[in-house]
Amino acid sequence: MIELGPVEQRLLHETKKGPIVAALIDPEDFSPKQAADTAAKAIGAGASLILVGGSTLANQGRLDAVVKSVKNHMQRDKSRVPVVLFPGNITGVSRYADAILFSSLLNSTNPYFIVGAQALGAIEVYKSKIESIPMAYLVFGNSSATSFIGQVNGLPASKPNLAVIYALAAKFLGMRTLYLEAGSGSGEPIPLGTIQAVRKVYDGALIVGGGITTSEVAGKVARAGANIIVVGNLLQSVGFEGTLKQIADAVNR
Ligand code: 1GP
Repeated sequence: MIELGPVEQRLLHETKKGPIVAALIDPEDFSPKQAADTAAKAIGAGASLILVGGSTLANQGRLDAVVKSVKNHMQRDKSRVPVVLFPGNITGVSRYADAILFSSLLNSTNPYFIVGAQALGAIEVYKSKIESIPMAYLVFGNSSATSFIGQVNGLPASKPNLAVIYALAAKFLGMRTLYLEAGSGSGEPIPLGTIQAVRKVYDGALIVGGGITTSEVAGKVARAGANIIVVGNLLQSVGFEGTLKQIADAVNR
């Protein structure tokens, strides 16, 4: 029997009570100190999970420094919010994190992003004993950095049935988490009808992100069935805490 790790258990426990907000920190956009400050502010505003990662991260040392800084800050604040890796490549592994979303980009056209990078990164995850959370990653559209780097055959926003068949594949492959990605900074978040259609067939943890910057959109995404709503870009704006708090309130309602 597979025993779930403490981070996944905690996330399951929390999302059973209702959807939560995750703050995504891209180490390319924040110095280690800025990352720690931003994570602390995000938690203060209601984020229940800190994700660290990005699709163009080349410097693994930078990732380590950011994760360590965020964790140190949290230990001082006695915050028990998990810091979880959201890797875009083998450079996305850090032994200082609490867990890793061990993901496969299911709709990539390049096997490297489906299982090649995972095989190369697996030994580091194994040696450093980071908790691994299996995740299917589905990218919509063809204009984001994630879709470009991941050589994605982007899911069309207007065809929820295509997302549904991938969600079913993820379920039957035993992936306990599914991330519907519209792309960072997307002008078109994942359509609500798609989230609802996926929710009907997929009973694992459903993560939705890309272009979510208002409480109105976040609330609708939560009510459509997302368990974890990811906010990334917004964290780079000065005074983001107010909007993030409104988002967390709308999601928790
Ligand atoms: C990107 O889904 C995340 O991987 C977050 O997107 O930066 O647009 O919030 P934003």
